[in-house]
Parts: sequence; C-alpha cells; structure tokens
Amino acid sequence: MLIIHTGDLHLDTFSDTVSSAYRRWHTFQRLISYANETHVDLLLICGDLFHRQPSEGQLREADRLFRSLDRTQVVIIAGNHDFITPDSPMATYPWCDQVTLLHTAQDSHVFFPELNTVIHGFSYSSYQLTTTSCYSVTAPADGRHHILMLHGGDPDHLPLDFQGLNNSGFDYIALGHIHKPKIFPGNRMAYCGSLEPLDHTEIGNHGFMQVTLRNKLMDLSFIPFSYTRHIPLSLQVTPEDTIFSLRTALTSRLARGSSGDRYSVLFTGLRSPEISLSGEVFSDLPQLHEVSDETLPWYDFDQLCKEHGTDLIGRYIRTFLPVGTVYEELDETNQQALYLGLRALLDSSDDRRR
Ligand SMILES: [Mn+2]
Repeated sequence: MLIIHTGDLHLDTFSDTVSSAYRRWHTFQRLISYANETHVDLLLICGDLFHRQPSEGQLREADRLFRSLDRTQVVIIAGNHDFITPDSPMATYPWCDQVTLLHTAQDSHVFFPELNTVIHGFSYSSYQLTTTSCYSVTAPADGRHHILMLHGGDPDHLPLDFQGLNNSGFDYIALGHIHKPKIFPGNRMAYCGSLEPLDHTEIGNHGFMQVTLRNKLMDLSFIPFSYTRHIPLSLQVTPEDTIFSLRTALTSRLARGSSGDRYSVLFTGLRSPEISLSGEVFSDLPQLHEVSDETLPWYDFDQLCKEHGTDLIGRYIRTFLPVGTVYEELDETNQQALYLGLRALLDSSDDRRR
C-alpha cells in the first residue's frame, strides 16, 4: 500500500504575491498527477488545505482535481485555518466518490476494505483547540492497519503528547500544522510540512511524506516536491572585493540552484569603503529575494592616523587604538563603535570640503 501524506497547502493564501498562490495550486495539481503515475492508494490531507474557510468555488476547483485520480482514495481533515462550522460550504459540499472528509470531532474514521485499513481523524470546528480529549489515542488490535491523522501540536492547536502517540499502536500517524517537515524517531510519525513554502521564512526543502505499508512493515520517506525553495546564503566580503567580483561570486552560486530557488543573501565581513552593497546593485538578479548588508567599511587606521595627526579624527582613532595596539585586539562592540563613529566623522569632513 502506497500512501502520500500531505497538508498545509493553504491554497488560497495571497500573503506574498498572487503568482505564488497559483504556484501552490499548480504544485497541488502536480501532486495529483504524481499520485496517478505512481499508483498511490491513499492521499491523506492533514488540515489547512485552505488558508480560510473555502468558498464553494474553491471546493469545486479542488474536487475537480480529485476527480482526475484513477485509483487513489483521498481522506481530508480540516485544520485550524479551514475549520468547519455548520454554515461553511465545506460542511455540506458533495465531494466526488474518491474523497472522504473526516468531519466530526468524536472518533471519526473511514474503513477501506480492499486495503484492510482504517483511517482515523477529525476536523477542527473553530480556530483554536486546547484539549486532546477529542480523539482516541490507541489503535485497536484487530488485524487491520490503523492510521491516525491529526492537525496541531502547539498549546492552542491540539497540544500533543508525542511520546504517547508513538506508543499508541497506530501503524502511522500523519501530522499537519507545523510547516517544516519532520520525521519522529521510530519512523511511524511525521509532520509533512507545507507542500510549497508560504513565504521566505519557510526555508529549505518542502514536499510530502511517502509511506509504503506492507503487512506491518513500513517505509517512510520525505519527498521534496515544491517548486519554490527559500535559501539563506551568507557571503563573506573582504576589502579587496569589488561589486563586480561579488556579483560574479553570487551569480555562479545562484547558477548551481534550480529555477524555483529564492535566496536571501547576507553580506558579512569588511568591505572597501568605496562600494555599497545595497539591494539595488543586485536588483536585476531574479533569484534574489532580499539582500542584507552587515559588512563594515575597512579603513587603513595607521594611514588615517598619519593623515589626521591630532585632529578630531586622529584623536578618535587613538582613543580606541593607542599607539602599539591593533584593530583585531578590540572586542566586537568597540570594533563596531570605531567603524560607525569614524564613518560619521569622515562623512562630515567630506561634507565640509564640498
Ligand atoms: Mn494549521
């Protein structure tokens, strides 16, 4: 039996750009195709298929995709974002035959005789859920496979006893809500993570969990599947670097990734005071999501002291660096203070010269 465990698709989120919402729908469509190509038996959607209670039209869009599944059965629970109230369109939507929505909070489950498998789970009926009394924590020993779907794991959204769950007898526990994928020790429980990252804070690989269950033997693996990957990248700058040398280093690093990769670049180290590393300098590189510059300008202190003698700038430097001491001996706070103060003094003396 082959199972895909996904969740937290948040298909209707428009938090960053409109195109990224279509990207999420498109990746969802790719997942449906993948399920057909690999002959998946069960597709488990562990909450937050939508970011808010979906409209009838949005449900129809999703249902149309589910209809194209050849043999895969779909089981859905609603999470804290798409929770179901009695007047939600989700409460009464006539899903196609392949889809089961586990709706009620009281031990709801569905049995698939051809797979000898029972799927347990329930949907949220409000944004918060601070109790765990709403689901059964032990699987019956009846010779069937038992799989539990849950959404939550923080104090306001179904606080979970992960150790207890691990010993609960379920063949697999499919978790949603936390957007970073995680497989728990013992290989029987996992957060699938969001299928596509929702924004640049959801860094690294995103995808789904793939479960193969044969008799009582289980194989669990994370399959990277998202189009977009947000990647933090730190680049060390030296005083010898020029804008051109840094652009060359950056573009060769970006060329190693795939077209959906988006980088948040952080420049650190010492740069020549002649160059500026603001985002505009790199704004033509489409893979860059943001550029942060934490570099400090590099100064030749001995040369500056010679030039400025006992004027304000010379005396300021000697306050931090008496004769015979070197910059590297200063602690980080004093290094920063020296640089920032010197920058201000040099800028104001430049202004006076103009
Ligand atoms: Mn959630």
